[in-house]
Formats: sequence, structure tokens, C-alpha cells
Amino acid sequence: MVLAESFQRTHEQYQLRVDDYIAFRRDGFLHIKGLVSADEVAELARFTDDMMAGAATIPGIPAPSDDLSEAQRRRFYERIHMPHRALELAERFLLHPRIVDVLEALIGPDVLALQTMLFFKQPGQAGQGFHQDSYYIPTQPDTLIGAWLAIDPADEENGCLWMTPGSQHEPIYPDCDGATQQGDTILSDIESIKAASHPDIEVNTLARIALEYGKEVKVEAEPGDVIFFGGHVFHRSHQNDSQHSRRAFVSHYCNARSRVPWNHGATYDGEEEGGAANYKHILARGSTHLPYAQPKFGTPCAANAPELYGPRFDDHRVKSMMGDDNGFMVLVPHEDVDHDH
Ligand SMILES: O=C(O)CCC(=O)C(=O)O
Repeated sequence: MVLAESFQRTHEQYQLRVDDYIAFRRDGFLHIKGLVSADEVAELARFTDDMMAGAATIPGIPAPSDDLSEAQRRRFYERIHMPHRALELAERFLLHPRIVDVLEALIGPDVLALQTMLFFKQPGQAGQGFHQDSYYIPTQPDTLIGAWLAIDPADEENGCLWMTPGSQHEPIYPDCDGATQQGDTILSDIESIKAASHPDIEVNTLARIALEYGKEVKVEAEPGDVIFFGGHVFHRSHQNDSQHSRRAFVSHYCNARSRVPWNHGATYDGEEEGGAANYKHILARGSTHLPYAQPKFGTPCAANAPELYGPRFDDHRVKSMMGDDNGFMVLVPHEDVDHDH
């Protein structure tokens, strides 16, 4: 483990407005423009350009061979999972303080960082059909949230995200083809679905339920914008039908007090006995009574810099994010209450 040498806060804090919190609860997603600076996103763009040119690699990820043409190299990668476990740059974006500032208000105040994905989505590359992210990443209670950071401008033609507002209140539909063990199976009248994420709405039966809403919102984004979306909301993206790249860096998180029986398909200690994989995931903000991992590359976060990102009050009172008189979400400790029952 490498510990960061200086624990100065490097980014101006982003304070979420109460109105934005309400919009997230109402719609199931929230688009925050310019959350990450252009210079930082340019570093991600350069790195992925270098990967496609064969000049940079991520340890453990196969690289394009030398005999490929430039065009073939550009289409070699589609999506890379969990780069934060192998690449300092990806860990830095997973734990980006301004992204975590927003997460703290939406699902926190305690935030566990679980997953990263790097989408290349070059011209002609496929989209991802209707799905719910909690179908793939279970958290108990379910507090899953995705943060989708645009590296390139994303629009209708090159395959931006599309969200179905209001669908965050849906259960997680279990599948009937055994693709995952997830989904709400306890209530008997939740129908099973087939082929979630398949782009063809005739094949992906979640599409039937999603399209009943009769309303889908396209979320066009500029580099540095971040789209936050809950684990239940129906969403999809289409194929890149343009001549332009549509790259994105997507991370997933949950409240650090949720149990996480998930390690990206890899085994973990105690799995057979019904244990959890929280100890594999990084505490990004706040505190927790559950185990957590340190960031492999030492990016400052609550796990290794608690004085900066950890508990903000020196006591054991319960804390919540609440609206203040100026319309911002702030961390508030609860008063001690004497319970007589
Ligand atoms: O970026 C995309 O095209 C799809 C991303 C997505 O649906 C997800 O990360 O859940």
C-alpha cells in the first residue's frame, strides 16, 4: 500500500443544492455540468488515446497486437472493467473529491467506492440496452449509485445516456435465464425478465416494462459533466452512429453502511458462509462500522486521510445530510434523544 504524502484538499468543495437532491429523488438521476475540470478530463482522454495507439496499457488488460491497423486499434477496446485496481489514474477518478462531494449528499454521508468502467465507444461500437445497475451490483440495503463522467461530448448521434425518469421506484427485476442471481424475488408478482442490457428491445424483455413509461430523456453531456443515477432507474444508450468518439468513465458506489456481497464476480473471503466483500472496496468518505479497503495507489480518501475526508464530528452521534437555510445539503449530527420505548 502506498500512502499519499500530503493530505491537503486539492479541489474546491462542491456543495449540492437541496433542489438538486430533490431532482435526483424525483427523476432517478442528476446531471451536474462541469463537475470535473477540463484539464483533468483531458488527462483521461490522452491516456485512452495512447491506449488505442498502442502506446499505453493497463496491467492485466490485453493490448492490441502490432499487426493491427490504426483503425483496428481504435476499435480494439470497448469497455474495461475495474481499472482502478490496476491504474493510479482510474483510482484518482473513482475517488475524485468533487464526485464524492455529490455522492455524500445523495447517498451518504458515508460512501464506499465499488467499481470503475472505462467506455471507449468509438464510431460503430455498440450501446447498452435497457438495464438496472443494481441487477449487476447488489448492495443491502440497496444504496447503489453510478457516476458517469463524460470524457468526450456525448449526444444523441454518438450514443449518450437515456434515462427513464420515475423508474427508480421500480423493483430490481430478476432474470429468468440465470444471467445473475440478483433481483427482487421475495414478492411473488414481480415478473422475471430476459436479456437485460441487450440493445434489441425485442430480445431484452425489460424494455417492455421500461417503454410503458412513455417517457425517456436523453442526457447529452460535455466533457467534465457527471451524470449520477440510482441503481434501480431504467437506462440505456445506443450505438455510436457518428464519426466521433464517445468515451466515458463510470464508477459505482454505495452507502458505506450497506453490505456488499459482490466483488465483480471474483471470489472473496467468507463468500461461501454468506459473508460480504466490503473489505475489498474503498472507503471514499465518512466512516463505517463495516470493513473497507485502502486505495491501492494512495489516492487521498476517508480510508487513508480520515482527518480530511473521514468523520467530521468527534463523537458517535448519528449524522445525516440535511438542507440548510441557504438551500445547500450539509452534514448535521442528530441530537441525542432519550428513547422510552
Ligand atoms: O455509457 C454507456 O453507453 C452505458 C453506460 C451504462 O449504462 C452504465 O454504466 O450503467
